[in-house]
Amino acid sequence: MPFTIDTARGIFPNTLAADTVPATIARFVQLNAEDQLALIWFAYTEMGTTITVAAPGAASMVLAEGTLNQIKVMSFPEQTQVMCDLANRADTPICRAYASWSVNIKLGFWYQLGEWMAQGIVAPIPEGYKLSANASAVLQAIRGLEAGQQITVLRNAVVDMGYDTSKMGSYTKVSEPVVPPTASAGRTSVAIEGVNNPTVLSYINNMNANDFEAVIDLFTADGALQAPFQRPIVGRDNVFKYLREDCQNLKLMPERGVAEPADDGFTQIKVTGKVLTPWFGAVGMNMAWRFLLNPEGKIFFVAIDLLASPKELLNLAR
Ligand code: 45D
Repeated sequence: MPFTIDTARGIFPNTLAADTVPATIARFVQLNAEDQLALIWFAYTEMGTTITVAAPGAASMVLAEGTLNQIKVMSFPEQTQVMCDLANRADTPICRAYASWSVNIKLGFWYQLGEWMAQGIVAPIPEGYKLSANASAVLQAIRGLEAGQQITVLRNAVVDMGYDTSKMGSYTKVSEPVVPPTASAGRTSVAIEGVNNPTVLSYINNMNANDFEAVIDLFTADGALQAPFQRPIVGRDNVFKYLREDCQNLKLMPERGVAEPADDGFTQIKVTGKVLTPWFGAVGMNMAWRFLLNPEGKIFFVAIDLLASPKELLNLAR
């Protein structure tokens, strides 16, 4: 039977992803807005004692600047209202602007609000704020996760805020300018124990060089990419757009893998290793890539998984 995107998603079914992340988010979104904001504040400040977040690039800050300046001059109650509106996904001009931003702009916006909250420029979480029992339990669950999973929970919480884009009709998506690919002299090349497939090596090396034109050339026309806990993004145009908008300046550090023939002349390859994000340079996230290549060596499907534990880095079973 020829592969479909749906059947491709099932390759290497023994891969154990960090399902605690979506489970935690599902509990988080049930909380009321005040609890959500206070909980993230507590989680973010606690994490800040062990891992540092990098200040966002100027480019993403410029794009959020108008909204940030609007919030800066508000009274504390008005600022609190704006933050609750975002958590409540209300229909307000600020929630609509927020919804149109790329992930990095959203994160940069909250980074700035967090700085201003610490400095007393934006309404802080009220002194002695007491989380509800449910919220305390969610915070406790977050404390028990490894660092790569914690930052993914924070990221997903932020991404889900703002107005619902599916209710917005037509709107213009706002994202950072695309950085030029790394010049050839500055490029790195990886070695993967057990895998010397040229498509896979080229995928990793070109991702690390922000060379998304070269990355997308590796895909079939109907190829798909599945990011952690997401539905597959299907088709070259959509994948290319995603790469340029949300995947700049990542560092992929694959360690080992396995390649083997699949049906119809396809090849399935699983690689495990670490990924660093530009936000938390010190947090190596435990990841797997599951590739399905067509007989010509083009990528028909690749899934990127956040792994359940470091132990999974050694799991190459099919
Ligand atoms: O509500 O091969 C306050 C793909 C309190 C592509 C706050 C990939 C109030 C293909 C503290 C102010 C992309 C899939 C909020 C590979 C409040 C590919 C602020 C993988 C919200 C490898 C909170 C990429 C703040 C990966 C400031 C795995 C929170 C990328 C900030 C992973 C949170 C990236 C930040 C991750 C989180 C980034 C900055 C997980 C960043 C996380």
